[in-house]
Amino acid sequence: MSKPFIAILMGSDSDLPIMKTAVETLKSLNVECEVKVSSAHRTPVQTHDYVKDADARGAVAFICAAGMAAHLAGAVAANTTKPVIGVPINSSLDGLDALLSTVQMPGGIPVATVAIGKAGAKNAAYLAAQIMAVGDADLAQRLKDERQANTDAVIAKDAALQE
Ligand code: RP5
Repeated sequence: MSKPFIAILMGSDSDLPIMKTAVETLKSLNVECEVKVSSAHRTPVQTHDYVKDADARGAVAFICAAGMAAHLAGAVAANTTKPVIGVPINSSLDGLDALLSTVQMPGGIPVATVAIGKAGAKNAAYLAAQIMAVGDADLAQRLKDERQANTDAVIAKDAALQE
């Protein structure tokens, strides 16, 4: 088994400009990740095989991004009991089609669905890191430090406004 990592999958390389945000966020937290283009519809067998393999090698959670009829997160969730986070991509209909396809999972096969697009990609990475941090005290501390830095930045901005 390799070092614990987060597996990031996307349905198309056209999703990469959005999903770079998730990769960069995990890197900034010093969290290992693998990045893969794999489609629920175009490469269903490869998607299944990758999920089984990544699960066995130590994937802690899966982040899955797809647009349109966004079934990737659901297809991944069907093949693992590790947490699956879905990022709806705005490829059509303002991403609402992808949001509904990702979030409306049948009972027993959950997908933790985040916001559409870049904001969702960023929070997917934080959520995955928080899941990993349950068993990693150093990572938990890095997340707490970053929260504190964010708090300090807002307080400083407000203080500047009051001057
Ligand atoms: C989905 O269809 C992908 O996740 C992408 O968001 C969308 C369009 O894919 P391409 O036609 O750009 O490859 O499967």
